[in-house]
Amino acid sequence: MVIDDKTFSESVERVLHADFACDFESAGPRELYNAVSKAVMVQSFDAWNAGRKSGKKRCAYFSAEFLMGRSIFANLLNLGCLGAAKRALAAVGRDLNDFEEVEDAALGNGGLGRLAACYLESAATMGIPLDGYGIRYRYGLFRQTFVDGYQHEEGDDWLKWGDPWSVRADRDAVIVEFADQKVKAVPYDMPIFGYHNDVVNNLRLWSSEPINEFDFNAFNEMKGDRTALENFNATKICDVLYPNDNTMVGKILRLRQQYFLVSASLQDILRKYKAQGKKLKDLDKSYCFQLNDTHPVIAIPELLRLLQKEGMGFEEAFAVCAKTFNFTNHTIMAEALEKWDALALSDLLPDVYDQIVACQHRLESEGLDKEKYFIIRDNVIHMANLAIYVSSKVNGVAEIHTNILKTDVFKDWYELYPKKFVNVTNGITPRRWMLLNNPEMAALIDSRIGEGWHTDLMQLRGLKQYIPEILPDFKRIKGENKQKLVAYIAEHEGVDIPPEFAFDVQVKRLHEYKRQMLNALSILYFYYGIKEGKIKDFPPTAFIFGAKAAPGYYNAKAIIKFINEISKLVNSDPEVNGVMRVVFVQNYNVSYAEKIVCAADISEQISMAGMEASGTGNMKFMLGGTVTLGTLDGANVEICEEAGRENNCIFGATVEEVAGIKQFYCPREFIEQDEELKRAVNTLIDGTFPDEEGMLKKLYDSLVDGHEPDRYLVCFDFRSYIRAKEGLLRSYGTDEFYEKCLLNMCAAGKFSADRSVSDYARLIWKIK
Ligand code: 26W
Repeated sequence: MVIDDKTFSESVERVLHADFACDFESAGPRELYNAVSKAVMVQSFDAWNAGRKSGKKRCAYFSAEFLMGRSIFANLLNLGCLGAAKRALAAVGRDLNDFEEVEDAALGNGGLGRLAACYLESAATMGIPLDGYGIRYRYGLFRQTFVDGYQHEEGDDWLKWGDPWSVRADRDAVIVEFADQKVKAVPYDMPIFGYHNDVVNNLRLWSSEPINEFDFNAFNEMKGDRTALENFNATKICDVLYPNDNTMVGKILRLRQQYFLVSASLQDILRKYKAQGKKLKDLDKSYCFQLNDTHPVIAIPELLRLLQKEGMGFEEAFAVCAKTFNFTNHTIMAEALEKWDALALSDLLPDVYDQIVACQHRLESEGLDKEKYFIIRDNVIHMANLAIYVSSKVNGVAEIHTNILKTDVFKDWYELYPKKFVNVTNGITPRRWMLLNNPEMAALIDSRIGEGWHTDLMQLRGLKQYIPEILPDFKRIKGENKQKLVAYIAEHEGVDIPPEFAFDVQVKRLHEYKRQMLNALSILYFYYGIKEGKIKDFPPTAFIFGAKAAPGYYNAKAIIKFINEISKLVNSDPEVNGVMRVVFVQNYNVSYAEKIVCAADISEQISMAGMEASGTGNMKFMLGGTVTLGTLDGANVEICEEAGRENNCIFGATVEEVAGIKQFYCPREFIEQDEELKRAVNTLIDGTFPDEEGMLKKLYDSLVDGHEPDRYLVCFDFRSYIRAKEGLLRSYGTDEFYEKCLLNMCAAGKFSADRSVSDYARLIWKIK
């Protein structure tokens, strides 16, 4: 679907008239935003409807998170009317960039949620019938600010500008029942536009509402309190996204959210399926369900329950589930594998609990080793085990991660079901992460190899032969992107960064295993080295951080405070600030990422080996033409395979080495024997920084004390990190450095989400 300028303007104007009683001249930015969006919705209705009615087998992607970011620019791009929109607004003296004020839809925490968003876009672009099912949180991931260097959280009112990209579908509302509560689930549908191909898939987000409309009679009889309470309890389910990334908190409200999502989705799907007159036992011919981590795994007992309610026997229902469900694992951290207290779950969802028990009995009846194979043990329900037992396929998200699942985390299950386990390496959509956020670079690529790479990223290989001739343009475009980021950071963070500095970037959720701490200590090492004259001619570098810490994650918040203090120290010191700047940007989100990724020179991917399942930021930076400074972890391994290890900068202990090191590891010894490391670590306790709350002291303790000091080998990897980092920084600005950037860009083809979703479709969903 390509909309010409005239049609576009006219339809925007019609919406302005109908919805806001204004015209182009009198409309404010909000009205314009809504009108432009709605005009596009009107034009694309036919294609959206066609998708819904196609009758092809579809995959339903069940996910507690969809980190969509801003829709307007991406949708206009995919529909081929970004230009038309720009011109229509310019004609009346307006600017499309006014919509930069629109809030991100941050209905996700980090990697897993953003992956879901990339997959929806890529599936639509590849013509794969994939629909998302999630929760329409009223408030997404909190908005982060820093006050005196400490993280503060505020509610995220993502609907402030309205929600023109969703359509409420009351006709599809269903009832979801808990032991103590019945609520109405109302779906809001968002179209997912393929890139220039007329395909529109669907993202259905459920909102919870009270079943009974406000009851005036009860209110008049002074029973208003009860009504209000029912209202409150119903809407509460979808109030807010849990901001924990990688740690499980056994909160009943979270379980309510999960069940609400899957019960509504499955009821909806079954109702439509039955209406077509098809037999429930053939469900797998029309549908499969992808479980995005353990969060929606309660869908399995729910489908068992629903099928038996329709008259099926347990075994038959189990067979249907075994053919329709697949499970993706996104993390090996034990604290993130979901477990529920059996009593709590049976109180809330007695019938669902019975199905879980039935699964446990079925597993027991297979006569396997009970120590290895269980779903319920000691009154705890292990959701990952349930998922593996029933699912048809189980996948990890990068080669190294899938191998760890097979040989370690789910070793026993792998021995039992070797064919269930497959790898699908993550990917990112090149539309948002190149065409949209880096249009000049995209145009440069187009000028040499045409536009085929937009939907076939492997074609970037063809750019390799042009590297010498495009190098000057690459430098110029990167420089312009850096200028823009500098201006944005100056305005929003009040920190000045000279654009000619090397931009060394670490943006991702804050977690100890990701080792922002290692980066921080290296900055202190450079700082004191420069001050004391030990480090000469330090290559001018801006160290850029962005990360949110889970509100209850003490150490993560302490690391933010630490880095903010380092930033203050460095930036205000005239002896070093000519060659070093440090900034921690506030409220890092998808839209911020779009600006940062295309402006970075060095991408920090420095997790302790074995901990980062894949990473996807690493892929975005690679595509943006950046050298990775990283460990052999997650998809970094495959990035090196594709781009050549010599074109990236790898350091640190490998997965194979980590276990051995940990047996005898004593971080205190490392610190004692290394004056410079000691100096950097001691800033946590020696008064260099104010620490009224003792936060930094606790960080220090976690490095040297306790049951497992320095769990993530920060001190162990310190020296090899410093060596690698200093070498890389010193090469910044040379032709050799930029060649590496370009070689990475040319080798990023594998990491297109188009490839990932095609792998899923072929290996797992068996569609198309
Ligand atoms: C139950 C609490 C909880 C919350 C979030 C547990 C687990 C999670 C996620 C699985 C964390 C997550 O986002 N994992 C990331 O998934 C990305 C997409 O596959 C990977 O690229 C990252 O390496 C992985 O950390």
